[in-house]
Amino acid sequence: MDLFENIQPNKLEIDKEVYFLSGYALTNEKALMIDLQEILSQAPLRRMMTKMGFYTSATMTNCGQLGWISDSKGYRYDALDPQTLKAWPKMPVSFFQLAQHAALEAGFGDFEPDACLINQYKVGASMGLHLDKNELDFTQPIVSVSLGISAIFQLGGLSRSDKPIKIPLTHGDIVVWGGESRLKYHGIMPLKPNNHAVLGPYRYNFTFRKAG
Ligand code: MD3
Ligand code: FE
Repeated sequence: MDLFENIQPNKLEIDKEVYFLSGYALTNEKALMIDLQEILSQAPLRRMMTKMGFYTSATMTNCGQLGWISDSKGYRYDALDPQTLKAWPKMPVSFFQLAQHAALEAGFGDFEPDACLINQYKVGASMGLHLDKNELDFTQPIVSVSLGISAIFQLGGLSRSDKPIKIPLTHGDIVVWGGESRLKYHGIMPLKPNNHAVLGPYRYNFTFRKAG
């Protein structure tokens, strides 16, 4: 009988170079939530239109040097918020350091994120299976931070037809996606009704990238 068999390791490799850091963002929870409110006041959440003419189910904004945007011309990164015509809010030190520490924990020692996409999901919102391939350097990992109500994340394979695995993501969880997993299909299932004591009936996801 192994005395430690019921203790959850705080770092789990759930797929090739996909590292799950359970509750890792809770160490700096207060600062993250205060800095989030400040970003949202400067660069409001909005739906983005896709090239196909559909609006995203999640609302989005960005902080950092570059922001991910989508409109009728397609997806890209831009230094300016098309809605305010101002630069995106600076990436808060609390965000940057958390992303760097999480990447280091997963073995990526030189992660310098220049973009942080903030997605807000209300109950019922979802994100269909897709690839993230607008970044210039695929050797850089992606770090994602989940806050608020839980969601089921779907991780597929390199081809759209690969059957996805389901991973529950809850308040404070961080996932680092590196190597070939960086280019796998992924998505978020429709959120179930729930409420977070501080953030309300919403899930926030911060996706840190080296985009430029
Ligand atoms: C796995 N967002 O914004 S974050 C996205 O929870 C996006 O809001 C989801 O997918 C969300 O593009 C998932 C985690 C994530 C981000 C990028 C990935 C997982 C990834 C790229 C490759 C594989
Ligand atoms: Fe994605």
